[in-house]
Amino acid sequence: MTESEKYLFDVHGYIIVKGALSAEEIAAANAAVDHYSDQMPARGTDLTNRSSTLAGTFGRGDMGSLLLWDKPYVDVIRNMMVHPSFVSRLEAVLGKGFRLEGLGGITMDKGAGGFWFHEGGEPIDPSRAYLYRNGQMYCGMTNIAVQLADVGPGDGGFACLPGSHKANFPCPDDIRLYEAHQDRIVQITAEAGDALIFTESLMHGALPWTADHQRRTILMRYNAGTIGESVTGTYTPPPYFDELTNEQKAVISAPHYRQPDKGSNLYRTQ
Ligand SMILES: O=C(O)CCC(=O)C(=O)O
Repeated sequence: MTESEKYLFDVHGYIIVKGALSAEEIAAANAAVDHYSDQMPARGTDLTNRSSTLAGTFGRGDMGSLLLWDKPYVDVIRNMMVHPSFVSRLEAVLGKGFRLEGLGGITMDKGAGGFWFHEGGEPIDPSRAYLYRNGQMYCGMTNIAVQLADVGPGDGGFACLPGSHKANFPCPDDIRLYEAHQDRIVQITAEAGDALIFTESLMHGALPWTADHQRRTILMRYNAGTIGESVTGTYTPPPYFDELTNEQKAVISAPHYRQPDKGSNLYRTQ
């Protein structure tokens, strides 16, 4: 993570990695989504939480369990789990030994409803919290949203209240429902291949999708190695485990403790 990215992540709760995927990776991922497109059920419209401004005429599509897709379609998805564009940036906020907590995907067609603005720094939720201490950022759940299609201004999709990961007061319901102070909410624009890395403690949601083309986002959720809100598969390895590279296997693990470097030679004598 560069110094500028650290600054922006700390202040805003997210960064955008431009061109995180190559043109070949974007094409392969879109081909995989096309292949499974008839197996992506639409979710209900409940994600709007009855907001009058986030309503759509139908719900978003859920890509399901992408890691269970067949080869060759799954290959590009597996590579994304520990992609060189992401590993050092995740280590900057989660430490070494981070875990993948889940991997899914979102589609939104024109008219799909949004998602109410959830999370935020208050109340503190230890497995999702954001903390800065002793020169270091510490995050709980940290997400990477890889865009497989462009997201232009006004298209809708992911949006957030920058800085809300450090909120001290509860967020009023009318802001969470996008019924007041809409001008404070930022819709994140991106090109296909860009990735948004954000702390789950950022208050975020989605605006209804208005563009003619389909929104396509791969969403990967990570956490520190010691934290396990959920596991990818179960505590017994998932069925595809033996096909993974060592780097991929390392993030699909049960929560585990890794002795950090505590800076004193006393620890090194043990
Ligand atoms: O990108 C979106 O539509 C919202 C994603 C979201 O709410 C989440 O990752 O928790």
